[in-house]
Amino acid sequence: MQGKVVKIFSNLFRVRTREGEFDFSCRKNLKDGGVFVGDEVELNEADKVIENVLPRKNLLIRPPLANLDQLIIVVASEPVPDFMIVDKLILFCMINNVEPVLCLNKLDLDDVDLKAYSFLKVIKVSAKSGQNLEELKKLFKGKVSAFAGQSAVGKSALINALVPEASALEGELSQKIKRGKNTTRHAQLYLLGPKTFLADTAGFTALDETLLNVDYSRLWTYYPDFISFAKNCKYRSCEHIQEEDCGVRQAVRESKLDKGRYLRYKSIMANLKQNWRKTHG
Ligand SMILES: Nc1nc2c(ncn2[C@@H]2O[C@H](COP(=O)(O)OP(=O)(O)OP(=O)(O)O)[C@@H](O)[C@H]2O)c(=O)[nH]1
Ligand SMILES: [Mg+2]
Ligand SMILES: [Zn+2]
Repeated sequence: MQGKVVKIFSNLFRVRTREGEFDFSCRKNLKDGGVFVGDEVELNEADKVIENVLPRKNLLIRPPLANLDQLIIVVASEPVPDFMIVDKLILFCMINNVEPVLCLNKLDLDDVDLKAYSFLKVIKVSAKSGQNLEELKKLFKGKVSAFAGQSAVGKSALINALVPEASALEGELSQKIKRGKNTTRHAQLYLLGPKTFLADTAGFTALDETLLNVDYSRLWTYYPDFISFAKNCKYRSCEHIQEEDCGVRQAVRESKLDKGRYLRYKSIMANLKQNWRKTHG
């Protein structure tokens, strides 16, 4: 029998199988951080132990979570979007093989121009009026999803509107945050439907850490909107910063590529190079 780990207590693992949720321990060789929430596991039902962890699609550090399929990146007209956060979250997704979805909330208040992100799935909703929430729900089907984004964009409001038992979830979350334990806490998965889970996480706090580990010469490969223009670069090793005959820079000049996205790329690149110099002398 197989199942999915949905919650971890100190040495017990709650596993969702076809038949429900049950608690298991795990084989000694899997102890010490060998099993994570989100893991697909093979079970020995007679002994009530996890025998094996199946290969993972990805493994995030903070929150510790395996096999995340998509990240719903929430923005709103209020608070004014910080697109650097959006771009870093998209990068985080590309690095970890997670699909980013851009979700504008508070459509009842105002729209936001998201043309720069037309290379992504974009959905516009209102947690308050309920507009397009059914469409958002459809995106969850058969996947493990999580919400991310600036404070006050309405992530909790969306979770509450989408998940019937969310008020319980939120109560637990806010208590943990009050106690200041949100950084080390394990994530937890809530079942929304068949093979459909929502990860309750207190936030993606390892963002900068993840980005600093990127080889700067490969940064642009995590920009899906740059890739087709990079084919026109003169140099194969082009970093798209100041090289001549650069297809990416030309696309920005011709407004085929969003200038804000490009300027933020340059800024992230500068940080990566600065960090590289610091660590490599
Ligand atoms: N008008 C309007 N207000 C909304 C909507 N969704 C959320 N809000 C309001 O926006 C504020 C922030 O919402 P939250 O759900 O707490 O935001 P959050 O993203 O969870 O914020 P953090 O937990 O701090 O990260 C609250 O006052 C909500 O009532 C919406 O669709 N329309
Ligand atoms: Mg919240
Ligand atoms: Zn280039």
